Amino acid sequence: MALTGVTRPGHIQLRVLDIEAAVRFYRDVLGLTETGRDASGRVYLKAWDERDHHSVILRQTDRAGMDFFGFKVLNEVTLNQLESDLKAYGVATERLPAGELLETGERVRFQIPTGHQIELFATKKMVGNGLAPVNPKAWSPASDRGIAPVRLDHALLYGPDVGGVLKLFTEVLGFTLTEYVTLPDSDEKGALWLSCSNKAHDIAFVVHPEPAKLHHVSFLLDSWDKVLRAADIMSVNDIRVDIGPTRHGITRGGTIYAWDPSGNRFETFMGGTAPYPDWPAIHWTWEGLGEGGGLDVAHRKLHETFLTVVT
Ligand code: M3P
Ligand code: FE
Repeated sequence: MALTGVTRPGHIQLRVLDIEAAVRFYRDVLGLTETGRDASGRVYLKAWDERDHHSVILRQTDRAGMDFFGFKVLNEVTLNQLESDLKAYGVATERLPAGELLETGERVRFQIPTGHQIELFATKKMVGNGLAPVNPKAWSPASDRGIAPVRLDHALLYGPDVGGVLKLFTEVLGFTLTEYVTLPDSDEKGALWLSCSNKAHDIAFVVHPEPAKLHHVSFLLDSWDKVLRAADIMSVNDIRVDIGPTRHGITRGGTIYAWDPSGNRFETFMGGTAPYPDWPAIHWTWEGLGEGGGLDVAHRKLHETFLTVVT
């Protein structure tokens, strides 16, 4: 399938406990570029090679986690079509006006069966990546500040009814299931990796009793070298690391999980498979997730924090 419909993750709004501490982390340590602040005090940032105005929005409040995750769709016709498809499927949708997020057009927001707020939008100001449109150089100074990910890549979300999410994302939003984990002694899917592109995943879910939880937001790096450099930068800046550097068996990405100053987990990763929509989904058993190296190829165990620490 050519990239039509839902094309990519566009933004995540994160709740942080101290906005200036969060900005110091996301801008100076992770190395995103600050692109704006709005009247309500939210801070907007982008990864260096993204073209759109922002991909991360920080909002200060007293509880960490994710407010919403937004996907960019091809154009306004697609946005209207997906809105009516969602309604026909029985999902209540809400329109947020253009400008409610800086430099962003109208958004269609809805709640999914895991309790998360997901939104679709077609328009956001393109500010470019700082390189010339003709004969660009290979990198810019913004590509070398802090960990300096290329882009926001995906999020892993926790909540109940991942079966309902699977149906909604595959039957209405056009996603493909790329990999999944079945629960112990069961055929029931307890974790899903879903793609709207030929990335290993654009969003993923793990079943969890509490709704609307964030497991991690993930940023792409170019190379394993840069993942190891990210580990050094985390250490120098006293960032708490959860898992890695190692490789996930699921998606095969080289990874580090760590926590931002508010306790939101983030991932810096590289590589991973590039599945096509006609590839059968890869099945992992519960044992495969742990001892089979699904989560951690090198250590072959189900780290306790993987199932218990979310925001
Ligand atoms: C990912 C991710 C796991 C594999 C994960 C792969 C959790 O890129 O979403 O973290 O087993
Ligand atoms: Fe991830």
